Amino acid sequence: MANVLLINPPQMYRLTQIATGTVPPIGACYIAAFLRQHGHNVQFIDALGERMNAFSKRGEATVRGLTIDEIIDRIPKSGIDIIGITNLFSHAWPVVRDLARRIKELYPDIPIITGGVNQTAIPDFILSHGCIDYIVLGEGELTALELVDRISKCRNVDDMSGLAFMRDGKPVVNEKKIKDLIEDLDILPWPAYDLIPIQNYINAKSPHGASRGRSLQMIATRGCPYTCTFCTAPKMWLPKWRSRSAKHVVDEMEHWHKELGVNDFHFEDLTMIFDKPWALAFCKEILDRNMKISWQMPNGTRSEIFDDEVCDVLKASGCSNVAFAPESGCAKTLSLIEKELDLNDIVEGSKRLIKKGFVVCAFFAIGFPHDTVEDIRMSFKFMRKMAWIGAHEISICTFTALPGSKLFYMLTEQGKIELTDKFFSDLLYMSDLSRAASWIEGVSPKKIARWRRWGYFQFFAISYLCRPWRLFSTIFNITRGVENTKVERIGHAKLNDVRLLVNGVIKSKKRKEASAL
Ligand code: B12
Ligand code: SF4
Repeated sequence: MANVLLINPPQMYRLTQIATGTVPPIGACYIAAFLRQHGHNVQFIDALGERMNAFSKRGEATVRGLTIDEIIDRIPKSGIDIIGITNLFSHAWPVVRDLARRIKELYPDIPIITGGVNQTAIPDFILSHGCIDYIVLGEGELTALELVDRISKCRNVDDMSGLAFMRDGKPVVNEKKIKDLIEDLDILPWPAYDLIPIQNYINAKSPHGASRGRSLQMIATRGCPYTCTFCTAPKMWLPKWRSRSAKHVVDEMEHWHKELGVNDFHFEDLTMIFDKPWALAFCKEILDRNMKISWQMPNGTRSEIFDDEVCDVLKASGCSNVAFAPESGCAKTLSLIEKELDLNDIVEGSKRLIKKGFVVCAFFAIGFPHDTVEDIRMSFKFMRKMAWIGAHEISICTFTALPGSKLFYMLTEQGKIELTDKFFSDLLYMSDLSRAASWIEGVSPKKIARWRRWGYFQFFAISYLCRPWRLFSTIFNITRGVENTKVERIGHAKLNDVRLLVNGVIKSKKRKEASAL
């Protein structure tokens, strides 16, 4: 038995960024639950969850949660055998690195293990810093368990698949293979939310989708069979879609409903509605149990199987919001990014959903390195079409070379990427309304940022001109704190940010005045 301490680092974001939210560290909670199920003792420091309303600055970014010093203070001085740090986001790498360095200085004998998308994407670069001992690549549970078992029995780990580490001054990366993935996802226990301040997340009401009640994030399926060039999923999860059984997923929903009063489930899967028999079985399971809940897919899903039968059963089971990811309206771009989708499926699926009363969102990305002005114009045309047919909202990201994606490796090979702290923090421009990065030769970042704003303007102008009542209900909902759409969630969250900021300024002014007296 080993004593393992897991750490979720603080959140990094920019105030002008729109895709933020306070979401629990699902992956690390899966690791905690799995290790615990197999006899290990697990403790958790959740830097975001423990101090959601504490903000500090790091360069241009805002850091939300415990500072590195506060995390260090919370590490027990003795009795810890292994420390694990989760690192999903590449933009958070500089903080994870600084944290790992501090821990290594103070506790040089405790092995530090990490996992997450960023760690899986660039393991040799990460290991070269010398502060992290082992990286669990891709899906974490089986590898983490074997690693902890072997470390605690002082056994050699060199032959372990899905693990990266240093040997003789050189990084060794034993890639994970499809055969190493968990075959039956029902073996996984529910994430160990009892180890983190889960109520803080639920009460913060700042999830990924619209907050329609007491919301909680879940994962029903893992992986995606597609291999889009801008996406990190193929490297992280390997191109294979797997699902938990419908019963296992709905058992978990019932568990959180009883335990935490959750009544709004946000599935953060890569593509949840992909296999028709599974989708029908999942909805039937909810219906058979007569659960009074809502659920949504804020992270988006493929659109191929959204026929009338699927849409009807989704609606009946409480699904309220669906997001599709056309990414582009240009056939050439879609082919270059290997998206393999038919825009017609998006249009027809959206029309069906809108008619049946769902809230529909479409995700776009502009500024791929091969994009031309004409390609982007075609995307704008498709955005206008989505507004015309009645889609409720869109999200426009500017292309970002996310570590783990094929385009990231391609641009690195071309010598266009240098892994500096600035590169990592600039990744936050992806959804930052104030600025962008440009990967298109001859096009300035300012122009890309302007294009994004122009895209949003066209979509919402058409949407609200065609359906003016939506504008009034959006304003009304934001001011009353009611959320049916992501726009309402973001509006509401930004109002909250301003309130917290103003409160902070008033408090510090009062403190200064008091100390001056
Ligand atoms: C939920 C989510 C969010 C949430 C926040 C999540 C969180 N906990 O903080 C919200 C909505 C806020 C969000 C926002 C953004 N997100 Co996001 N998000 C996700 C999403 C959909 C799910 C993450 C998840 O829970 N996965 C499920 C769990 C089970 O997997 P996992 O976390 O990877 O964990 C497994 C392994 O990694 C490993 N593991 C993880 N931790 C550890 C630790 C140890 C010690 C070990 C051994 C193993 C281990 O084991 C786990 C179990 O197998 C992923 C895509 C995806 N489906 O994974 C994108 C993803 C993480 N997001 C991404 C991005 C880019 C963003 C944004 C920048 C987007 C934007 N438009 O601006 C913002 C940034 C927000 C911010 N400022 O921090 C990228 C990150 C890529 C990268 N290289 O950085 C991802 C991968 C999606 C993508 N496009 O490729 N996101
Ligand atoms: S973008 Fe979507 S469809 Fe493409 S690989 Fe990623 S998860 Fe799959």
